[in-house]
Amino acid sequence: MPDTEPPRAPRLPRAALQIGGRFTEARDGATRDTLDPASGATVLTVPEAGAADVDAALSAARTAFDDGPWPRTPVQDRARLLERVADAIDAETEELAWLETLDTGKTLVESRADMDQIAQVFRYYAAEARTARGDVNPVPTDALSLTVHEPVGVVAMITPWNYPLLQASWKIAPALAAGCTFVIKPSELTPLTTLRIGEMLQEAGLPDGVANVVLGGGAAVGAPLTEDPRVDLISFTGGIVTGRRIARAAAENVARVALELGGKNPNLVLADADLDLASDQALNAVYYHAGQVCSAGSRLLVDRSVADALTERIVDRVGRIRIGFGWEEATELGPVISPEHLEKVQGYVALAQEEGATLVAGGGRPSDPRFAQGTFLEPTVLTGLPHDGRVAREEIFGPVLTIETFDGDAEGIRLASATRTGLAAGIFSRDAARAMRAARRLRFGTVWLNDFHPYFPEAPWGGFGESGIGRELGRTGLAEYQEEKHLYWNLDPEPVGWFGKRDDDA
Ligand code: TXE
Repeated sequence: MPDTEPPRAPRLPRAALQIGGRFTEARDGATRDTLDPASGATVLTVPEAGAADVDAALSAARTAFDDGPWPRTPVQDRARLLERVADAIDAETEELAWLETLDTGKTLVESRADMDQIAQVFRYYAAEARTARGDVNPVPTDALSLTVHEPVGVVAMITPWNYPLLQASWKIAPALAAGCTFVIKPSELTPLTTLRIGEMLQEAGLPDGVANVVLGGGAAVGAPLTEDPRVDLISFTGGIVTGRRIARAAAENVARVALELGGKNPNLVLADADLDLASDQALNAVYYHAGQVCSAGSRLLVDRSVADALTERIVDRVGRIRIGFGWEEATELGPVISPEHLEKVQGYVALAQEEGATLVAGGGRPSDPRFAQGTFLEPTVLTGLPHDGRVAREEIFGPVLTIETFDGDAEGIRLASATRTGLAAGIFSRDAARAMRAARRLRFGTVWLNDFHPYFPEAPWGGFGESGIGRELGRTGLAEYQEEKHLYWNLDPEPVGWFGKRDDDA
């Protein structure tokens, strides 16, 4: 066996659309190959949905919501189902991690961590469902005024290729906890684990039509999902260009919309930072999943007084990063998702140099012939990036770290804030109060102090400004899938007699 092939094949999901509880081919028989980005090899050929399949999936979700048992199933039973799914994910972690690694190229270590998080998300929303409460409102008359929560309805979920099952779980678990039904479309580049979770939901006893999976491209399959008046909520994670389109489509039907569109995430190293910690986390911030993370800390902002010392530590470690196939246990950096994406990332490396930055590490494709068929890029570092260029403002989404310097905390905060996509930021300082002062000034959905990347099912995730609308995870992540309803019951009703008075009425 050539050493570019994985030593074992994971159990593959059924190559089928899931519509109304049935697993089917596309009506017109169309298919698409899903590729391993590390080798370019086909992992599975899957059906490619057309308009008729999307229509059938939406009908199934609508009927399951309007007439099916799920929205009226007691929360305790919904919670039990989510727990069964979490147990099934735990039991199948290794298979799921392999699938995710073959589809995305990410390392097995990262895929295993994703699977652990995904099981936790299902458990967390099972617990939220059990404990969530409405309100009794203090109204001035003798009445009962109640706020109750009801499922928002049919949800169209559209997910990206960087965290296929993780992003799906952030939507599926709260949607099911709330009592919604859904149609999910994973990225056409990474359908495998979404296919499997569809099967697992059915195996766990979810009624037919509650979970529907359609596959295909953005224009042919994604867009019709977002334009259909049968959809009550569109939940999208992906790029900002698509996000804008989806917001426009949602406006037409006044559908609810939740958007997670990534960010340009600064990582600020103040003059008093622990440089061993800050350099270690700077690598973690940008090279996790080859930089293809919505919260990637690709923009390192360093106080000038420590910039040389920090850069030296970073470049030394970058030179030792092990590129490889995701399924090799020693691999630290896998490929990027596709040839088109590789070209885009390399374009930013070239642009940064045109803007005046200096390439101090990486920048090219690895020379080892084993990697010739894959979309690998060396871990790259650029210093001296100007603050006002495109590269300082735009999301690169690849293994590329840019370093800018500043003089004093106030300038660092000002530079870090110069973005409309405030998803996440990091601050490194030994002085907790100094770091917290800076953190309160930054307009980002998450600010990490002396760390980068941790997220938890219990804490909200989302961004300020153009980074998106709404929050996933946490309590707000459940509220996205609920409508609030006011129930009012007059306990001492008397006629008010405002209309149609007789002449002799007082
Ligand atoms: O995303 P798209 P792309 C960023 C990252 C990346 C850029 C573009 O900077 O370089 O976005 O990536 C579906 N109607 N992020 O082009 O196209 C598509 O099929 C409905 C950040 O790959 O937004 C896929 O399922 N759906 C991000 C999903 O949208 C449409 C993660 C995302 O793909 C559609 C990924 C349409 N008209 C990229 N067009 C993050 N927030 O983490 C496409 N899609």
